[in-house]
Amino acid sequence: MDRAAFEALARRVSNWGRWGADDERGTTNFITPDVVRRAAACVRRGAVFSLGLPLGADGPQIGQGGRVNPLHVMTATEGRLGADPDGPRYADDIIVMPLQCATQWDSLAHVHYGGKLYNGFPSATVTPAGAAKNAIDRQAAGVVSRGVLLDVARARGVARLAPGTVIGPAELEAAERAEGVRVESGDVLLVRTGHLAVFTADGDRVGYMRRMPGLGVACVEWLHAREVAAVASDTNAVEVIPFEDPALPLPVHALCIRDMGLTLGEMFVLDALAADCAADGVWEFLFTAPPLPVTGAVGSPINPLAVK
Ligand code: UVW
Repeated sequence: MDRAAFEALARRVSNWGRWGADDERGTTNFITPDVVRRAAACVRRGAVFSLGLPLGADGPQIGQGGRVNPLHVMTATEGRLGADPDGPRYADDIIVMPLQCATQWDSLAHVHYGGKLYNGFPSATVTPAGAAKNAIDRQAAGVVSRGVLLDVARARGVARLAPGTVIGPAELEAAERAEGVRVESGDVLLVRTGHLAVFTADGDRVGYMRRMPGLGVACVEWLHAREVAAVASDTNAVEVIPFEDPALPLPVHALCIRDMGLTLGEMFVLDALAADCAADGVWEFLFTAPPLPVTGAVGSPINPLAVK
């Protein structure tokens, strides 16, 4: 795709101004009270699935781009306030971690180009002090909606998609047909590729982080047309790496985050949920993954929950 085609696509999927000139939430605006009520109605059995990776020193990071695994330090193990040696004791701790080192949301300040963030805010509003616009805390009212899992690996009849496999709209729709579900306005879309097993089963962090299956650029218009509120996957980038066009890095990030105002969720743990959905034939659920409201942050760790 040349630059002119990319820019034409960016204009077609742009949501700038759609929810007002001051909007910093983007497509989570599709999550209306009606959407939340419909999501709540997806809870039938009370089965809860955690979709977050453990936050520990043995996480997936390999130091790329300054991202390391969490450093967790105890600051007290036998703390006490009074003089009574038999009185209550407390434990306390600190965690130091890149906000995007494990299961996480990208904020709408995470990626920009042409000097502009989502909704036209100057990229210079992101400074060493943080993001003055589109920071993750703008999503603090929560990301709670109907979740829909499209298991693209399963629809293709494989345990995992090979790194570099491009997922297009046809694959998303094949998974919809196989599962008997349709992604609708305000849904959070979870795309399973099976690639997380490269880290969790094979123990190959470099293989997990450097090359992956994922969404191709053609999915961007599909996500826009379906009015998806957020999209997440079990990979580190949601989009395919190596990129379809080596001269155009991070195209899905650029178009989704900067033009559509669509946040991306990465490194979601989807296998147990997928197995349950395959067993009961129900691929929709109540989904909730509020970010930590870190002031000015460009991403947030999360422990997403799917409730069926
Ligand atoms: C980059 O690699 C820039 O971002 P992400 O972690 O969202 O894939």
